[in-house]
Amino acid sequence: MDADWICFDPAPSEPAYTPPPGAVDAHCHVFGPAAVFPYAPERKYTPCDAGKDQLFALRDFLGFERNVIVQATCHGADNRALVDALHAAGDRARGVATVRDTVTDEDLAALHAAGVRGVRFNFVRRLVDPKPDAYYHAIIDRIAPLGWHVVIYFEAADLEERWDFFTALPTTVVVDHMGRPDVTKPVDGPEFGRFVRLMAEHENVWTKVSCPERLSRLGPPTYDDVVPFARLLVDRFPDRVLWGTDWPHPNMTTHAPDDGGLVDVIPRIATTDALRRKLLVDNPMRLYWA
Ligand code: 0GY
Repeated sequence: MDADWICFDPAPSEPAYTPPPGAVDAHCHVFGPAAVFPYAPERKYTPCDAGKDQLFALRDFLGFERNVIVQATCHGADNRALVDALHAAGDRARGVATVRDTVTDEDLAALHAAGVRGVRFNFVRRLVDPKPDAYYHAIIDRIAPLGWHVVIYFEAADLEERWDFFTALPTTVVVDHMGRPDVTKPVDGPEFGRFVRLMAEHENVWTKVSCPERLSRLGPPTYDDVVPFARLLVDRFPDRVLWGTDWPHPNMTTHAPDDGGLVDVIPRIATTDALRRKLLVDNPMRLYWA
C-alpha cells in the first residue's frame, strides 16, 4: 500500500444507534486482496487490502443487513473483486460497477446476474483521468436498457461546469457524498444552494448523505459541521437519499474514522423513525432490490 495510506479502523466502537431491520449500507468498497484481485495498473493509489469477509463482518457488527458495494478506482474497470463479493453475499449485496465503452453485452449480463444495478462515473481528478462526454453517453446507451442507474462522484466546484451534462443524464442519477460540499461555506449559501437546486429541479437525482469524515473540517468524533448539510437533504428529499459507511475509507488524510461513530451520526441527520426508515431501508431497497 502507499507509504502514507491510512488503513481502516480494525476495531470500531459499537454504535449507540441501532439501525432498523433490513438496513442497507449503500456505499462501501472492497479492496483486493491484491494477491487474488490485483489493483489496476492505471490506479492513482494503492490501498491496504480490505476484502469481503471484513466488510461482511462490519455489516453484521454495525447492525446492517445489506451492502451496496461500489467499484473503487483502484480496481479500474476490473470488477472481479466486486463480483466475487456479490456472489459471496448472495441476495444481501448489490453492486455498482465501472465499465468501459467497449464492454460487451455478455459482460453486462454477467454483471447484472451478479447483482450489479448501476455504473459509476468518477469526475474527481485526483482519482481518474477525465474522458470526453461521448464516452459516458456511449456507456449509458448500453446500461439504460438494463434498468441500471448512474452514480456520479465530483467535487463541489465541478457542478457549475458540468451542470448541463449532469442534468441531461436520462437515468436515475445518484450523487456521491452530497456533491462534496465545502462545509466551511454556509448551508444556505450559493454553492450548496446549487446542489439543492439540482435535486429540486431534477427528480431523477438522488444523493448519498455520506462521508462526514471526508468533508468535515471540525473532525471526529461528531463531525458537527457536516450534519446541517446532510439533514437539509434528508428533510427536503426524504425519498431520494441513501446512506453508506464508505468503508474502508480510501484516501483519508487526517484519520481512520470509527465506523460505529459514523453510524451514530445517522439519527442526527435523519431525525425521525420515518426518515431513518426511508434513508436506510425503503430508498435503497427500491433502487437496488426492486
Ligand atoms: C469514496 C471516495 C474516494 C475514493 C473512491 O473509487 C475511489 O477510489 O471513491 C475518495 O478518494 O474521495 O467514495 O470512496
